[in-house]
Amino acid sequence: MDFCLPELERSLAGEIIGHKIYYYEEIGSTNDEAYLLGRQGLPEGSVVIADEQKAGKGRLARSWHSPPKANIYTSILLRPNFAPAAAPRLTIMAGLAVAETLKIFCPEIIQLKWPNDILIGRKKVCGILAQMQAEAGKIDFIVLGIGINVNMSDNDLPPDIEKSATSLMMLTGAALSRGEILINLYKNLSKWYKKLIDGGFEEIRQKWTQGAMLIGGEVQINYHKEIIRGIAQGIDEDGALLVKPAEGKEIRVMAGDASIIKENKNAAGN
Ligand code: BT5
Repeated sequence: MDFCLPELERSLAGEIIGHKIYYYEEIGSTNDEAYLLGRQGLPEGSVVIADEQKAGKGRLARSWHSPPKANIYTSILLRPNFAPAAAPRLTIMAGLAVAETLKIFCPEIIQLKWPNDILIGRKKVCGILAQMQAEAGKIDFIVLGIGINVNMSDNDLPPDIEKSATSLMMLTGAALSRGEILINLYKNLSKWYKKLIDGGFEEIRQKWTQGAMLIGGEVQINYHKEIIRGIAQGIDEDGALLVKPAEGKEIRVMAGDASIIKENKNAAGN
C-alpha cells in the first residue's frame, strides 16, 4: 500500500481527527463501520480507512465505486454539540477541507457543488456522505464519509461514471501518495472542525462560497419527487441552499441533487 499505518498514526497523534485509526484491507462500507463505532460510544475523531470497499455507499441508496488500493475511502466519527438541523454544516466544512487538501496536489481549479460533490474540470473527484444519529433533539454522532479518487485510471471506471468521474492521477498524469493526502486531509479537517465547533461557521461559509460553482447561477434541485428551480443565492447559517424561484419567495433547501441549468459566468472558483 502507498501509505504506512504507523507513519499515519505518528503524524496524526494529538490531532482532533485521526488520533485513532481503524484500518481495513477490505470492508463493505467505511461509513457502516464508523456508524457501529459511534453506537459503541467511541470518541470523536476516530477514523476508519479501507483499501477497498465492496459496498461503498452514496446518498439515497446509490453506490460509490471503490476499486482496491487506488483511492481514499475514509469515514470520520464526530460528536458536535449541535441541533440536528445544523448537521449540513458538517458536509460544507468537509467540502472546504477536501478542496483545500486537493489544491496542494492538483493545480487545477477545484469546484464545490452543493451539497456534497467536489469537481475538477466538471468531473467528480470526491463525494461526501454524512450520516447522523440523533436523539432528543440533539446530535449523538455524525459519520462523515469521504471518497477521493486518487490513483484510479480510465480503465477502472465503470460505464455509468466514465464521463462524469475523474481522479487526481488522471488529471495530473502522476500517481500520488494516498498517505500524504490522508495526513493533509485529517489536519485540514481538524482545523476547520475546531473552527466550526468554536462558532466559526461564517468563515467556513464565506470560503466555501468562493469555491462554489452553483452560486449566482440558475439551478434545478431534485428532492424525491419535488423539483425546485431558480437562482442559487448562497448557503445559510445551517448550510442549506437558498434558491430564489422566478416567482415567489426564496426557498431554503436542506438536501437534494443540484444540477446547473445556466452557470453564473462570473463565478470565481478557487
Ligand atoms: C456521494 O453520493 O457522492 C457520496 C459518496 C461517499 C463515498 C464515501 S467513500 C467512504 C465512505 N464509505 C462509504 O460507503 N461511502 C463514503 P452521491 O451524491 O449520491 O453520488 C453517488 C453517485 O456518484 C453515483 O450514483 C455515481 O453516479 C457517482 N459515483 C459513484 N462512484 C464514483 C466515484 N468513485 N467517483 C465519481 N463518481 C462516482
